[in-house]
Amino acid sequence: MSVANQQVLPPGQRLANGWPELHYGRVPADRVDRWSLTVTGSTESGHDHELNREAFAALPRTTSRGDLHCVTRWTVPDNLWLGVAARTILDLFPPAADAEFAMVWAEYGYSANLRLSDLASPRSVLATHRDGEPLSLEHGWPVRLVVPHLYAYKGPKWLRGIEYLTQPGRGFWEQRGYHAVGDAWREERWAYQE
Ligand SMILES: Nc1nc2c(c(=O)[nH]1)N[C@H]1C(S)=C(S)[C@@H](COP(=O)(O)O)O[C@H]1N2
Ligand SMILES: [Mo]
Repeated sequence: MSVANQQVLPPGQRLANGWPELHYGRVPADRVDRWSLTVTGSTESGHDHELNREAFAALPRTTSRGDLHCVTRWTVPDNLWLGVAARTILDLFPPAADAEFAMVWAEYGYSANLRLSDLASPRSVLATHRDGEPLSLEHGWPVRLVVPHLYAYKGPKWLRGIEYLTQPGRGFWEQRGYHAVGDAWREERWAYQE
C-alpha cells in the first residue's frame, strides 16, 4: 500500500492535486500597509478593537499542522501553518460572557460563521505562512484563518475582522446551503443536515 493510501481523510474526501486556488470573486489588491484586524460585536469591554499590522506582527507566533478540506471534496493534506493562534486574539480581546458565536469577515464582505468553541480550538490559527513560505496573495495574504477540523469555507482568506455574536449567524456559504458548523470529520456539508 502506498503512503498516500494510508492517509486518513474525512469521509467523502479525496487528495487534491497540489494546492488548488478557490474563492468566490476577485483576488484583492495587496494593500498590506492599510491592513488591520478588527474585533467587534459582543466584546467583554463593550468596545470595538483594532490591531494594525505592527501590533499583529508583535503577537506571539504558533504553528498548527493540519489538512485543508474543501467541501467540494478535495483535501490538501498535512500543511504546516504559521501565524497567531486564534486563542491569542480571544484572550487579548475577550468576548462577552453570553457570546457563543462569531462571524469572521474578509475583504469584499466574504464571511463565515463559527462557534467560538471551534475558533478557540488550539489548532485554529490566523495564518501568515504555509510550509515555511509566506502565503501568496491568491491563498490569502496577508492573513487567513485556518480551522483544520472544519471545511475550508470556515477559513476566510484576506481576513479582516472577527465579530462576536450572542446568536448564531450565517456567513456567505452558510446562506447558500452549506452547514452552519461544517465539521469535516462528521461530514457536515449541507444545511439540511443541521
Ligand atoms: N475570502 C475568501 N476566503 C475563502 C473563500 C472565499 O471565497 N473568499 N473560499 C473558501 C473555500 S470554499 C476554500 S476551499 C478555501 C480555498 O483556499 P485555497 O484557495 O487557499 O485552496 O478558501 C476559503 N476561504
Ligand atoms: Mo471550499
